[in-house]
Amino acid sequence: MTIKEVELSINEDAQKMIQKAKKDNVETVWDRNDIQGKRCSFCEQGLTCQNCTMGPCRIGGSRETGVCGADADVIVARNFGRTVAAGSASHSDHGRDLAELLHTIGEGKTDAYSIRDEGKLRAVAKEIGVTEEGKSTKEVAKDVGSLLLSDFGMLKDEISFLKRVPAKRLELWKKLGIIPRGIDREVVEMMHRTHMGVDNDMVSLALHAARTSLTDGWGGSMIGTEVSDIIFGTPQPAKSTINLGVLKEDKVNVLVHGHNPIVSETIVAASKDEKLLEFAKSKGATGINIVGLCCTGNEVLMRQGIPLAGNHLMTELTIVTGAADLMIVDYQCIMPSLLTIAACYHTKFVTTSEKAHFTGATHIGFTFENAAEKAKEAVKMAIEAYGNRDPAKIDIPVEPVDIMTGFSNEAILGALGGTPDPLLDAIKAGKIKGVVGIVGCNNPRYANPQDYGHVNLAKEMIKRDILVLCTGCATSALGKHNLLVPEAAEMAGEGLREVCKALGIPPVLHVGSCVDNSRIMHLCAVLANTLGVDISDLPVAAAAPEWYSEKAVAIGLYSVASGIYTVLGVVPNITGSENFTNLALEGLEDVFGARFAVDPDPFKMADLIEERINEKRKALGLE
Ligand code: SF4
Ligand code: MSK
Repeated sequence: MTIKEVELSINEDAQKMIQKAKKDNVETVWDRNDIQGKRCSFCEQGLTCQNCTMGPCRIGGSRETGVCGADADVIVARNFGRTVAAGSASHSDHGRDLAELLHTIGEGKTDAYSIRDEGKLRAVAKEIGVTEEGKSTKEVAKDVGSLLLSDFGMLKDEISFLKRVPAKRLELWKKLGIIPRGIDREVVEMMHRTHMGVDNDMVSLALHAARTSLTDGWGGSMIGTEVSDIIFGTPQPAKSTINLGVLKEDKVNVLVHGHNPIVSETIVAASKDEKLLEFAKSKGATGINIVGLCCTGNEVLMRQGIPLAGNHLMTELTIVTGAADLMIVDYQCIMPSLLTIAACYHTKFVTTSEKAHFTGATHIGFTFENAAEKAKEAVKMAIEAYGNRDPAKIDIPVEPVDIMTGFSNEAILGALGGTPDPLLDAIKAGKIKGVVGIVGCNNPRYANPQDYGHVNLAKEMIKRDILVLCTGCATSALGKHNLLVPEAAEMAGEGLREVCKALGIPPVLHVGSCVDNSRIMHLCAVLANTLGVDISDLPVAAAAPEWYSEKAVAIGLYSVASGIYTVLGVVPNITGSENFTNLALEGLEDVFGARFAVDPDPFKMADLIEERINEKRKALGLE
């Protein structure tokens, strides 16, 4: 291994595949990051504006304002607001697809999907005010789907899941005038406010950005999570495996990539089809192996125990193994480069969503009605591609690592006997000092090698008796380093170790995909409601050590606006405005009782989080 590969990733599978990519003459995300070189410092600071053709404008030196007169504060706040709008829109449109599917199931218009968790359907119906008594499953599905779809529009004053928010937090949002209304409305209003000559006040823009993000965390994402559970089953603890070793040389390997379970669940079902299994055997394969990537990987891992091949920066390297027969994608975080890399091997690249076409890809248009049949078509294509493999190009570099998954809130509370009290007792007794969510992506521009932030932060947290909940791409990092198994309790401090051993759970709990950060919000609300306090009073924190995406900005902001101290490992593009930066790092504390902190060093992040948790414990009288 050369120093270069070790500098890029802490993972053996990534290091070996980066080497192989070089040998195979394949350009990776890290190569393109180098080619991009030093970035525009105006853009990095958020000081460029392209919102109209009097510009583009940039602020710096003698240029104190853009042509319209907007200064650094307004330009940075507008750019930030648009980033939040894009992030919230992405999660929320994902949630909308699930609400529409639920409604379609209710209308009896699809045979490809059904309701796997009727109990949760009826529980959610009751919670959001849909009458379910005396109604059939389909009738309830239709009514819940219909109500949740109205959350996107203008039929009500506020979104349905606000019923979960602790009273003090809701009161605060009311006082600030940021109760999230229709999901689409807030996103559209953010775009309107940031048009030239509309909202020209940094604080007003920041508050609306918060409102927009809240429609994601307590709206679009929460709908995504809850409806996915209703349709595909609420996750329960299960075992699985992780890293590039989950690809199998003797099986047809189908990679599911993207975010939404709507397509990936049907691929999992198609892989069990007897005729397709026979067909795979006739081609010399011993079976059909579905493996996940990124968030859709997290979705099918949580509910079906499907192995996870890797996170964002592993997606290209999965193809470089030469053993990926077909990659099927829905949307979000799918690098266009994957198509180019697939062409260097025998890998088929299939798109499925009307919203996400890739030039040159094979498009199989999935609908709610045709999904089962289209999934079989895609798996058949993978089997055919298996026969085109070049044995000389195959290298599956490592053996898979065991993990435990499936910690939905229902599973966590179930393990605790149905109430949050045992968790609160452990927190009160100081066995668990607090809880931190470690979430988010990878980024080739992160100051440290891939996964260094996730892994070291998690290790530090559990050592300090702080329970970790993980989602999204952090999961792959933590799993590879043996943190998602009960045996990892040995790496934890004495108190956390004792609790984990008593319950047989890992000290790092996998709670799902990026939209499932809403599970963490919900759990915080349950804990706060049980204690009769606000979320900002809890000894909890969040961290996104290696984030890259607009969605991560929305997540970070709804986390802070919900009262959770949030530490980032990558600096957002806001530093061109001292006022806006100070607002994010300090001022928000007075507004939301929480703020952002930024540090790329996971050990310093750990110190910040521990300090915060200790402050909150002290304030609750839990020293
Ligand atoms: Fe320049 Fe103002 Fe137009 Fe932005 S909105 S491009 S700052 S003139
Ligand atoms: S997939 S948003 S790289 S976590 Fe959710 Fe991973 Fe970040 Fe995409």
